[in-house]
Amino acid sequence: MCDTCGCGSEQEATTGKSGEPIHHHPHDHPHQHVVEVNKNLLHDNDLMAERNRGYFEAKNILAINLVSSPGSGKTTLLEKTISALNKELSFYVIAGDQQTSNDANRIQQTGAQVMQVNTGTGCHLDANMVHNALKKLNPPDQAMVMIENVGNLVCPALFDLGEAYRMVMVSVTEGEDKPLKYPHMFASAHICIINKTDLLPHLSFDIDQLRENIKQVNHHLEVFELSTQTGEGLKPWLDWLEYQQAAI
Ligand SMILES: Nc1nc2c(ncn2[C@@H]2O[C@H](COP(=O)(O)OP(=O)(O)OP(=O)(O)O)[C@@H](O)[C@H]2O)c(=O)[nH]1
Ligand SMILES: [Mg+2]
Repeated sequence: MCDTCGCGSEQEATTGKSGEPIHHHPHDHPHQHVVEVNKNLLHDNDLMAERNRGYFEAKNILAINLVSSPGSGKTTLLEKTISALNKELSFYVIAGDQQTSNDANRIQQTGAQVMQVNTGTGCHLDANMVHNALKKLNPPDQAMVMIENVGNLVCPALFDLGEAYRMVMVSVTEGEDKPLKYPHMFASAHICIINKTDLLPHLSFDIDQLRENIKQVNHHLEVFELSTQTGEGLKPWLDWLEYQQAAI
């Protein structure tokens, strides 16, 4: 849990009259103080995000922030994308997770340079974490920097990392209503990948309804339908990436 949503495990504990501990949930208090702290946090993040953005622009680096619920297929997409394009493009990956280096280990197999960032109790990457990872990764001019955010459809929406594009992924096992329930993530993204389309024959899932809900929240979102597992529909996404890199 993070400081921003204020619902972390570090609840304020004080002692009551009879000596028993009382746990104050932050939301029991007037909200003003929390809101103030959050404003400052986000302001600091935005400043650092602008530094990252300037760094990317100066080096003609295309940076993409990949966000989704846990398990939608972000790492699988990266594995397939890098394997398909690593002759044309040079990939540098920052992988965010609360714990483990599992994703970094998987991505390393593709030959890409990768840095795992563990956020501990934090539920998103922030611009400072990306800034520190970039110092270590040191991507060259023209590189592709792919940032896999912590699997979470809520908090990462609030934190600009300095990326050029935010890609939100939703898989067909998650339900058509996700854009409506988590609108901030979809509203703040530029592209959307609907993943795991290979599973559609086994599900009662209305992909047109999902597209309709996406459009309702953000009609600018460019939408790709694909299966990272079978590779079906992957080509338009790969073409989009190459086009964006060439445009820089
Ligand atoms: N059927 C099917 N399974 C997929 C597809 N893409 C990914 N998966 C599976 O979904 C599971 C989660 O995939 P990951 O790529 O680890 O998902 P992630 O979004 O990186 O997960 P976190 O990093 O934990 O948030 C794995 O078992 C994948 O093999 C797909 O297109 N079709
Ligand atoms: Mg992953």
